[in-house]
Amino acid sequence: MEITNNQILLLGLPESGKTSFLAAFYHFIDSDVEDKPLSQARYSKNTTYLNYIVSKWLNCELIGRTAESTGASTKEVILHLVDNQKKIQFDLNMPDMAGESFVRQYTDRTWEQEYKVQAENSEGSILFINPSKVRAHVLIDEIAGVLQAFGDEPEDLAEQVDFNAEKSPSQVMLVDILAGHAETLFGKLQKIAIVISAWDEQMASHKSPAKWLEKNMPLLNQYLITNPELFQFKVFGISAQGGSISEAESVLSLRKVPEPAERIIVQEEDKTHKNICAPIEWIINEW
Ligand SMILES: Nc1nc2c(ncn2[C@@H]2O[C@H](COP(=O)(O)OP(=O)(O)OP(=O)(O)O)[C@@H](O)[C@H]2O)c(=O)[nH]1
Ligand SMILES: [Mg+2]
Repeated sequence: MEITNNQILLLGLPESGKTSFLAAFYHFIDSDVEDKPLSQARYSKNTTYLNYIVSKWLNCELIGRTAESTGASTKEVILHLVDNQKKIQFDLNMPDMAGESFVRQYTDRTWEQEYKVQAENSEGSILFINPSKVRAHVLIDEIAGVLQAFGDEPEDLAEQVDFNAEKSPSQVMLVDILAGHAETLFGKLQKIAIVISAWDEQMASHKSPAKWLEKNMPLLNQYLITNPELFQFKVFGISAQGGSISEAESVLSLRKVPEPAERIIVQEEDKTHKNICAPIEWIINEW
């Protein structure tokens, strides 16, 4: 058995679903689900933290924002895994970072040292987007319509507001963050698995996760498509929880699922399944 050490960056603005994914993934690899592609070879030294987030996930309780609940901007997560098909053992370094670190990269143009090192050494990233937490953008066409309505006096348009970087549309922040990564990697090709999280809330109204991205984050989608030398990407829709944990009825039905790993919903193109390892497998299949 070959043993290698690899890193994946969990990337995403605050409340984008990173920790929920990690909790569901950690439960999944240790569950009795048949045909799981990855299992745990031996316990991680970060088991205390992992057990904490998994216990919240199992009970359908809010895990809480990483920066607030842990008092740290990054929680180390190193997993010792086995690829059950290839029979390869490998370590996966996948720290749970608070969304604030990524916002700061955009607003203050600064990287925390640990984050920069992680970005430089990661073989790929999972970029999380939670549709209900996205700060919307305004299209040029829409502004043109408003300007036309006001004729030649756009100064009457609205009260002038100072620019506030934190209020930038989410997709503008994400494009800038990815561009920062491309720069720090000197243009080396990066694999980016885009995860549209809380997919349970979107799946009825969107044909596929890729269609969601195309419609709701056109700038990010076009940035990725037009830079194939920098990014290889694939879009997944994932519900780590399987439903809402803020509605009592939904919590009751989620708690009734005998094997909690069965709550998970993953959609790739038009296929749905339960294998939450999919984005990780997609990144590591060329290692
Ligand atoms: N409906 C639904 N909500 C979800 C799902 N996964 C996460 N959420 C909600 O999304 C919010 C953010 O989830 P987290 O996993 O804590 O997000 P995070 O990216 O770790 O956030 P930070 O630690 O603040 O950066 C929480 O309110 C979750 O309950 C899901 O599968 N379905
Ligand atoms: Mg978190």
